[in-house]
Amino acid sequence: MNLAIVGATGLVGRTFIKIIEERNFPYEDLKLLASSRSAGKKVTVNDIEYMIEELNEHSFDDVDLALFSAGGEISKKFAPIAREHGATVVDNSSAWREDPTIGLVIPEINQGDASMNKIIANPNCSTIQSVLPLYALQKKYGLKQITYTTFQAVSGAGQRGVDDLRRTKNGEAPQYFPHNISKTAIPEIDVFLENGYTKEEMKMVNETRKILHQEDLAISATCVRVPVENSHGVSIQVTLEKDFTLEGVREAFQNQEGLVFVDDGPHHLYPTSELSNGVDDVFVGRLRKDLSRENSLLFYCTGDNIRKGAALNAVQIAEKLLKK
Ligand code: 11C
Repeated sequence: MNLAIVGATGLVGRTFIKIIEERNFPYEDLKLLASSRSAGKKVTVNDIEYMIEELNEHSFDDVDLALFSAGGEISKKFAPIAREHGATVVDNSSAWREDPTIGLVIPEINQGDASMNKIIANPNCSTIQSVLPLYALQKKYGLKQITYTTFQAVSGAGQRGVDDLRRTKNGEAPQYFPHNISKTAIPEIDVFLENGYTKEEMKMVNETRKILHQEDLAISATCVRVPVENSHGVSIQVTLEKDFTLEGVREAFQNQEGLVFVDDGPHHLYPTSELSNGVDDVFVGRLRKDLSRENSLLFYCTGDNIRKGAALNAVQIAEKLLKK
């Protein structure tokens, strides 16, 4: 199995490499692809040194599996080329997520959708960590309505986001975010749309519905960038179809693959970005009834947006495809 990583020098690309090493992901040949800026650089993977190659139309001639994380424009152009050459593509960008012929996959939830097309879309990071606990509730109680409020780390914006936090902490002016991220949370992620929501907020709405196969689910979202280097937090209010007990919800979370339930307020134990940073699981806690609505509950989750929110989820999709 010949593997290619497209965008190998970016934050997610470098994490692809780390995860492939950690999990002994099987491959015979490895190709590391990036833009002309990075071509020629050397990177060591599993003790072998590779030269970064410039991505072009012939890059996929002998590739079986390609993991893409080089932005939507590159994916739109090169994922179909890879597919034409016989490769399966797992794409981390938003380019294909809304295409009804393409599966949008979280392996613990809907791996079956990966067989729809040889291009498979990896969801947005804040969606992945939110939908995992919601899936546990959907199976047991059914879902009626969701409100998301996110607290998203700067690494979600890639290396330029991480650099801007460091820069502004050192007293320099911001170069990427529209405000000084070291001094304020910023309620703007991705571009503003005509309906007043940002694209990131609408990604959470549309992707949740697609992954959970529930097109009628009522959802709204507010997405906020916070001065945290890595690991997003999401506060979730959800109305369920059936009656629930907090004990029953706790059990549903504890039984869900990919989740760790941490909820001991008096001992200051609950999900934090520090807890989930560098970890594969999503943490969930601060569970309580919503006092303002029938059949509604509140909880908070954190997850490493570069691992489960991006590179790990893509590698897990690929692992399951290989097993099959
Ligand atoms: C952020 N969630 O934190 C975004 C990054 O659609 O894959 C991921 C964008 C995407 O800025």
